[in-house]
Amino acid sequence: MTDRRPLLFTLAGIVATLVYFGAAEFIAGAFSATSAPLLILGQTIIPLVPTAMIKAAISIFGTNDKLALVITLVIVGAILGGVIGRVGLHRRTLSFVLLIGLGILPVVLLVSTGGSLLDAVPALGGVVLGCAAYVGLIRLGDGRELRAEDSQDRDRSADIDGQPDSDRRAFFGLVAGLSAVGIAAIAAGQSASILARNAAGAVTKLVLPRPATSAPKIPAGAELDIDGLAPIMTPTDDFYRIDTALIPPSVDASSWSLRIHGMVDEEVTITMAQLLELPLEEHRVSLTCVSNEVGGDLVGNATWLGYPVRDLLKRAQPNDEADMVLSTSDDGFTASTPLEVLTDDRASLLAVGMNGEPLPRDHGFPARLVVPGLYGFVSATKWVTELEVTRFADKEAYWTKRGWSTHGPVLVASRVDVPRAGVHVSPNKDGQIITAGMAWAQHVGIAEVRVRIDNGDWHTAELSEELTTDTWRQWRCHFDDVEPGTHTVTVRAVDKDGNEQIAERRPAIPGSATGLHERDFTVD
Ligand SMILES: Nc1nc2c(c(=O)[nH]1)N[C@H]1C(S)=C(S)[C@@H](COP(=O)(O)O)O[C@H]1N2
Ligand SMILES: [Mo]
Repeated sequence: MTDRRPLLFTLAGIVATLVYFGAAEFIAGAFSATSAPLLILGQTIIPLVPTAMIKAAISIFGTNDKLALVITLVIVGAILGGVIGRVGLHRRTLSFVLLIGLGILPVVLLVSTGGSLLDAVPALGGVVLGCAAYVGLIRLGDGRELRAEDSQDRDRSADIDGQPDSDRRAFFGLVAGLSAVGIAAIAAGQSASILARNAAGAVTKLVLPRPATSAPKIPAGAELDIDGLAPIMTPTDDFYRIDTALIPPSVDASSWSLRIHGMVDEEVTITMAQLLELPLEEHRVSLTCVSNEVGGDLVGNATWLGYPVRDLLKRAQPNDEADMVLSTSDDGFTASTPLEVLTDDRASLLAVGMNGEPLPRDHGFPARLVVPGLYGFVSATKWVTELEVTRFADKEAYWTKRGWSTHGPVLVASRVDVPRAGVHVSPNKDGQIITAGMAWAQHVGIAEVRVRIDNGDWHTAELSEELTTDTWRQWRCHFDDVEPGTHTVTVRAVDKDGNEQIAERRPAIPGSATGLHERDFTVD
């Protein structure tokens, strides 16, 4: 008869891990959400993961990348738990040392980075309950083994097949029950932390003043109104989110301040109350992520309300040798922005509002930077608390340390939204196939968009009316007499400086992916 005990001990270890994570999430919910082991582990791991892997995860999971991380952690933890559980078959003491050691690892990580002892409670509670589950299960699964301490003797410790059916049923029942409770507690803990952060966002809601300068009304011609085409203004809920925070920092607006220091004549600190009293300006600016793939959706357009960074810097009086501003967020992220981009006449803002509302927590509440013409990683610091006037030669920002460029000017780009990939389309009543999409070259502006089907001639697309050179534009192009069958549509934009979109396929690192976006579709 096969020995089932290795399986039983492995299962007991897996269940112990699920109970551990679940209990800890549950207790963390009652104390402080920041001390859940999954959160601590996630936040410890993110900065260590190679950039290429993070970017791959973002491209696979999109904005679910953090959920994917949590699930991966649970799975890896369960596998480890299984291995340790199996070790306990012959080396009981070692298995407990490993279970307890790994279980309190998050506490060690947290306390070493300055957490309080109260933060240790969730993990410790998890360890106690996880070990209890492990002991209970192996006792049930193999009662005699437990009595025969560290026994290697197969004869004395019969496997579960030698036991009554009721014990076996009880064992597997307990395995299933505890796993279900553990997983449910993990899920509940994750959703509780989401609820908690939404609630926190509501409590600290800011009342924004009326803009001193409003953005002009959106002209009718700015929207081409084609089914499937991205709207010219991106609704806040659909706006892409990219940052390194597992849970976005919760910053209290009333205690927030921004400090401008470094190579300046006059150090300046501004509080939220002071900021809201300044004449705030509204500007429409499209934001893009450098890791956006060709044709990707890490780009959006919003109306931002804020105070010009140029005017804040004027108060501080940067020294002549300075050439960069290192902005730091509440969570330690940094971005390096060329000083001249923050002092020229463009609409670089210390923003507090997005689309008529205070910034949502995900997008930097209570204040962030928005800089037209640069990728977000070198300019758009959310939860910003510090501007250090410095030099590129002296300081390096978060992503630059990880292999990305120092300066990040946006490259002219475009994508096809219509037709959607792989769809079947029929010509409209005029016998035409309609193609449409978006094009952007922030702060330079889009001059022209060219579109072609297969290897045909390039057609010049019709463009939506430009809001400002800082925002993207929609384009639309129709084709007559497209033969039935499968075709490829390709788009290429040209900016107002005459730069053609780079056709060569290049990966995102160090300074944005290049290549022309193509879509395949079938004409019926
Ligand atoms: N604090 C902080 N700010 C940040 C980041 C970050 O990781 N942390 N990511 C930057 C990057 S890479 C981009 S593309 C933009 C995205 O802004 P959004 O999430 O509001 O779309 O935020 C920037 N600001
Ligand atoms: Mo980004």
